[in-house]
Amino acid sequence: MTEPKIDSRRLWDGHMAMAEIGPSPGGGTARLALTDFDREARHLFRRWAEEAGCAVRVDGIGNIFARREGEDPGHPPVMTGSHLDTQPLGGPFDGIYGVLAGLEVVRALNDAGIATRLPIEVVDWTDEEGARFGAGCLGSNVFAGRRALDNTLALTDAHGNTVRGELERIGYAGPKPVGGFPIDCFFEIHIEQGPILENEGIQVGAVEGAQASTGYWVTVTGEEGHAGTLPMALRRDAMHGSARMIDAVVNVAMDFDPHPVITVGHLRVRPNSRNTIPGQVTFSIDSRHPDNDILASAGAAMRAACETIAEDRGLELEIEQTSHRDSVVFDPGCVQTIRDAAAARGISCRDIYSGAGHDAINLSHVCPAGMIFVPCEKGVSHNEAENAKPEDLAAGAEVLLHAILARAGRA
Ligand code: HGY
Ligand code: MN
Ligand code: MN
Repeated sequence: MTEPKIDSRRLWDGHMAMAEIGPSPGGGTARLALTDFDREARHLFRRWAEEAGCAVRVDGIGNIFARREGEDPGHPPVMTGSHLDTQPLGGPFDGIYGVLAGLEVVRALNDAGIATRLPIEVVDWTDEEGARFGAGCLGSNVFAGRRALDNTLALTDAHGNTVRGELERIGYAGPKPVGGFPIDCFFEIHIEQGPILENEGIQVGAVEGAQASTGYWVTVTGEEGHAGTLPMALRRDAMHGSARMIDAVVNVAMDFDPHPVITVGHLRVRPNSRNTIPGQVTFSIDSRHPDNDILASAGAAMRAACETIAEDRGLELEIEQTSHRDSVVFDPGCVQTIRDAAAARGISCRDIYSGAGHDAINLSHVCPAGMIFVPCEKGVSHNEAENAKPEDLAAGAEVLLHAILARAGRA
């Protein structure tokens, strides 16, 4: 029996082919969820999966499942996967690596003529980044029962397009029910999106858990007015009020130790005209911390800071919590399987913790789940300069291959 082997060149070339779909101006990737570019990437993944002998199905939120049958088709599958959508100025590896490494595992097993006892499924989860419809991990959230399908399909982008409408438009409003079937376990492989592995010269991270995260929309309402004629004392300037609130919100991080991470990344201004005093501003807040209670306290402090400023400036304030997930601890059995797979292949490995959110966090609520990290250049991600080394991608995929084999078993 031949040993299965990851084909590093094939894995790398797959990333380069995917990166050509939705290039961004600065040499990165701009493939927002459910756009025409996402449709093209989905088609490519589907074609490659079918060429590798997988049966492909799509569920009602557009998640794509590529299934390699096992000798025991009735047994819940060993699942792996991530996402093909990117940030507006993203890179070629965030998410894509988790889908293509899963596909490479299937290809390596095919090449070696290895059948597994359990089925294997490789998944592209819909809209992990949340950069278009205002909330992340849509596909895996609905799949894991953490978001309702209907209200998720009703989410809209800045132009009023709904998730439902866009899934239908690109042809990925699938017929299959979302979730509700057993999974043996789920592995997600991902670039670290931080500097630890690269700084320590370690090729693989066995991810023990991920921090909690809460997202908000803050809407500040004042009154439009003429920029040239309305005296300062009479203004109810939503932009100035928001600017003070954003400064206060981000500085809440300094009040807790260790600091939560707090980001205001998205701003909508009405009417967004140079010489009209803004009447309404909506801004996002992304806040995260390993401790659920500290994150909740930070949320209360941010709310209080905004209320004080709104009161002082005579502004109306609305704060909507758009997402929340508690911190998670991944399945110790899955984490150990990853450590063992690395050790058996002589691949350097250390335990690590995830600051970023991932679909595996949602899957951890419905099955044993684990994550594998590999280094990325200078830890840079959510940036067009995102980069990784072929040898690290291949080493990670080797660990994924043997973790999956350990769980799926040889027939
Ligand atoms: O935001 C996140 O943590 C993920 O990278 N989308
Ligand atoms: Mn990602
Ligand atoms: Mn990301």
